[in-house]
Amino acid sequence: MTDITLHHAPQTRSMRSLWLLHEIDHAIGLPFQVVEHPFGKNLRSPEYLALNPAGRVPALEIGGQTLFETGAITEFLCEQYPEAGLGCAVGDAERADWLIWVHFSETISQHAAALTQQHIALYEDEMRSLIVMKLEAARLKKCYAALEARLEGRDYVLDRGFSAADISLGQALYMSKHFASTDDFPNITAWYSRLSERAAFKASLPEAGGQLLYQKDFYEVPDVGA
Ligand SMILES: N[C@@H](CCC(=O)N[C@@H](CS)C(=O)NCC(=O)O)C(=O)O
Repeated sequence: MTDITLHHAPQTRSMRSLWLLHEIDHAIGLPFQVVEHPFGKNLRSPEYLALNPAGRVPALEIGGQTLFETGAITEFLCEQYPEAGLGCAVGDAERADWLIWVHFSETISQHAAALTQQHIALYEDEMRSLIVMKLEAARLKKCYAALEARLEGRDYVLDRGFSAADISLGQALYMSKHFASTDDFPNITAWYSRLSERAAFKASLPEAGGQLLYQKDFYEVPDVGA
């Protein structure tokens, strides 16, 4: 048993915290354990709600505290383990950019989550809204344009190189790419391919043979003539 436990469901936002923990572990050595939860009603059990009161993943137990919200977990872990070099201290010239891009990941993730609900959680066609599906995918492309511009002339979102901001955004893209292609965004395509080569990224992917949230690589908006 270690002092750090991540509550995780594969292919969800908790992958962001899992990837960060693996990066810190690879950089400085940080034992942690993962409790995997199926993505479903069990997240509403009283036991789980004691960890995350909205019944969401992730939750992180660390040093007697329980944290939820990936942005808070990212900031906390980077402050707790500065030697891993993934954060940006108060007063650093790139601090504002680091915060912006760490948290911009949630602007992307909210669209990816809405599209996951539309395409996957709502299993009957009549429950779905084609307008919402198209609008959310278009809004993702607007987010991609913002990231594409930031990556112009850069390998990573900060000038100094790879940081937790890339992890946060890269995980958002891992989800959003199921609904909005990045093919028209060459900077994002090259950056994402760099990220996906990282050992810590690979270690945060679902185990082979496990239950998958995304059964397909890409979900087209259904063509029902609307
Ligand atoms: N803003 C939160 C969002 C957490 C969140 O909504 N996680 C989703 C998975 S991507 C979840 O647990 N959903 C379960 C549900 O809605 O029942 C964060 O960044 O931690």
